[in-house]
Amino acid sequence: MSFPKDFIWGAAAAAYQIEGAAQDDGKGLSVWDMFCKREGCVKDGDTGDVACDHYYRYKEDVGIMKEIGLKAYRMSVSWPRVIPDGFGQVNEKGLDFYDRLVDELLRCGITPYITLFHWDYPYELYKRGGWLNPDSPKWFQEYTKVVVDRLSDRVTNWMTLNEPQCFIILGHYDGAHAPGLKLDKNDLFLMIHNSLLAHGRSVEAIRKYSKKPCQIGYAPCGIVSFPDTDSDDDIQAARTAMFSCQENRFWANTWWMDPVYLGRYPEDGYKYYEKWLPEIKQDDFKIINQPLDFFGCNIYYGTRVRSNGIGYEEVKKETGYAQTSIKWAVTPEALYWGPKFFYERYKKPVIITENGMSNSDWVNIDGKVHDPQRIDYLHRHIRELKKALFDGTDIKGYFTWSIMDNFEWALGYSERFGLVYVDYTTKKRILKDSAYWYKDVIKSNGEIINV
Ligand code: GCO
Repeated sequence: MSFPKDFIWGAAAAAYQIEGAAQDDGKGLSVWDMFCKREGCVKDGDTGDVACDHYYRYKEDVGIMKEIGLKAYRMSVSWPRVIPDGFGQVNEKGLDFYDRLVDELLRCGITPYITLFHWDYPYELYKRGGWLNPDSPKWFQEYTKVVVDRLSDRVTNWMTLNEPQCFIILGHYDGAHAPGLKLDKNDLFLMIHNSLLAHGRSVEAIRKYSKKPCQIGYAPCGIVSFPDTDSDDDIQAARTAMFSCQENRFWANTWWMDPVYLGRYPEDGYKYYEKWLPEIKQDDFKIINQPLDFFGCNIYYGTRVRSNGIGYEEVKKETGYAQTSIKWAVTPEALYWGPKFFYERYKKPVIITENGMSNSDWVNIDGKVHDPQRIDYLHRHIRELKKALFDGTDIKGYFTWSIMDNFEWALGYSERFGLVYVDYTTKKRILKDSAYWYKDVIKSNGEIINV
């Protein structure tokens, strides 16, 4: 059994994590450029100044994608590279880079999927209050227009925000990511609301200015719960867990997804968060709830839950459970139940916009990079996805994170998620065993994955 004929087999990366050239060709500063300079913020003092040097080596990298046989590549555009101050003056040289990259991808038969914002927020806008500023949705809309004007004669697949939960909560509430703020909850909920409005405004701009019919999605974190057993009670418990808000945790799928797909915040969220909510204007949900073509989400792992008679409870992990180098549990079931539950609730074709693992890879004595754990991880996850597909979940595509090792945010270069190994000193790329394995998966259109 293979996947549907037009299944999108892809890999992903993001601008700040791979491009480098942080100060070149007129690029403006982002909050990540600033955060990396602050002592103690990023492991080992690493920065994205050079990263994988993809800005200068993009042709080699696209060549590697072609060698792997990728059908699609999910990339992001750096907002301050294109508009150094975040609004106003456009940096043509920055746009030229994305022009060249898109052309090279298309020349190699790889479909670009563009994420408009993957965390590298313009520092100049941050100084104006960033996501707190009531103009922030408009700034994002104007930036969207600039990118769409330039690329939409060739690019037809768009995503607005990547993991807003992370850049808002980790960046502005926990302080673990750029810009490193610990704001209070009123500010947090105002930022969430503005980022949702920004998503909506961006979709409006893509629809309005795209030169070709296009597909638009959103790429939040998919926080997955999966049932301990196949009993109806456990399945219902997992479903409830996935779509409930919690009092002191703000990552709930529904808070970030219901407005976008259903045009409202979830009722149970009001119960907990009402006291911190900003003024919500009458038309806000109309702006946020734009028609979308697919349901994108990033899923790396899930939580096992079961029914406890009155609701759900988390099942304690067994001693010595499987985990990746970054210490995330290995739970392939997340790729069966996650897409299934999301499809049930939001009724849009699903695209897994990220899934993958960090492994302690190094160049082996034979000069190759053997990463059997990653092959096993991908195999198990794609197998679950295939099961979900054949059980009736509409799944359009799968992007593994990442095409190459890269700057893992506050963890710097210490975590390797790539199909391709990067030697950060010489910038040499080596295809890992998993890259060759994924090539075979793509070549067989998933037929070699037995369910
Ligand atoms: C994301 C992150 C990626 C990370 C990856 C591994 O979208 O989650 O933006 O950039 O590198 O998820 O943590």
